[in-house]
Amino acid sequence: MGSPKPFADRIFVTRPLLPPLQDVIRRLREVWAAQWLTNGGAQLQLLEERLRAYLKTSELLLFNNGTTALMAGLRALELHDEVITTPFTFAATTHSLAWAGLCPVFCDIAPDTMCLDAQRIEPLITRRTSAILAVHVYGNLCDVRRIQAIAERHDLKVIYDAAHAFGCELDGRGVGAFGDITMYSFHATKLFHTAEGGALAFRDPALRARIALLRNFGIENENEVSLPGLNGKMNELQAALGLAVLDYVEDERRRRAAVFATYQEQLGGLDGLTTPTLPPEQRPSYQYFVVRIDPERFGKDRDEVYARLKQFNVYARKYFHPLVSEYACYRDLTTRNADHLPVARRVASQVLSLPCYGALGADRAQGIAEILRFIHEH
Ligand code: T4K
Repeated sequence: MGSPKPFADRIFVTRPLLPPLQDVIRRLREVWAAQWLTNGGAQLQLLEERLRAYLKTSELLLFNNGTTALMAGLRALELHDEVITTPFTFAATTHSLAWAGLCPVFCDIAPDTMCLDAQRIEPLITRRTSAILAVHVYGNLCDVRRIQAIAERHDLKVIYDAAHAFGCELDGRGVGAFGDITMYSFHATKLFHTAEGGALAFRDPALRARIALLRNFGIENENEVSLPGLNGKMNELQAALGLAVLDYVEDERRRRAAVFATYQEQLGGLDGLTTPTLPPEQRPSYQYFVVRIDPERFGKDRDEVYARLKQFNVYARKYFHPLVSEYACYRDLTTRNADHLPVARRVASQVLSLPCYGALGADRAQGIAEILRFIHEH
């Protein structure tokens, strides 16, 4: 086979879901008419209501991004000292712990889901442990039942970072049904987005008032401020965009499912390259299509494949390399030691997120798969 042609334009790992501009303008007209731009407006309230239904959660509060949401969630649970977490994630997960004055304790990940390995949590629990912060990485769900059992045995809180898990369900239940608090990110690169945005989902209505205070400077009323809260409020322009985007999420899911199917079909049998598995009891998010490259069997390592793809104008990403435990700012933590995280280290050296978004289309996904097969052979 001759060399495939490079794409004429750069193909990025993702592109945001952009609803028809008229839909956004219609919403913005409402914002203009109300002369209300932020601080709990009508667009925000409507989006919260719609998302509660979509995500099947009884409680949900919107934030201006996923990171502030997570910071507020950690404060709301009044945690102390150590939190067991994964090193295989985006910087924001661990940084939120640091901002809350908590010490991350890194635990290795499971080789199949690439989420926190529930079997390795218990040996890390000490008298100083107050919670588990796990990530549904790429929308692969953590072993939520085993994590819940551990938390109950040791009286720990559980927080899930579901930045990649919009609309994911396990046996028909929204992921927000597990753990004490679940954080969603609505960044432009996510399946559902508000340009920048995020949310906390939770079940205990008693948490609602505290989280709402933490989101709004701790202001109780004009005369009272009870907590050192953040400014975590989502504004009306973000919420208006979100309402327009939400109308197209199902369509986007269908288009991404077609991209997934094309990749699976074209890359499935390639020696040394592992494609994602979608367990039948889970509703997927189609957030990222991540392959793993075994350098021995594939004949090239991940970094070479990443660089060769760029020559074809395909901008894949190494989510998540390096591990957070390798960041300079965490070098003093004892659990950053690489010997203690062998699976995470191996996985971080093998993963590659291929372009995956609705507008990519099955044809271009097929073209990318052909390039990968060519790289494999040459
Ligand atoms: N927890 C986890 C597990 C997360 O993955 C994230 C965020 C968070 C917490 C924090 O949530 P937020 O506070 O962000 O709500 C991106 C995103 O900025 C970040 O939200 C996301 N995870 C992370 C995995 O990816 P970068 O540095 O890779 O983004 P960037 O700008 O390189 O964008 C990637 C590609 O997307 C670009 O090459 C082109 C395309 N793109 C991007 C934007 C922003 C567009 O086509 N249009 C756009 O508007 O971090």
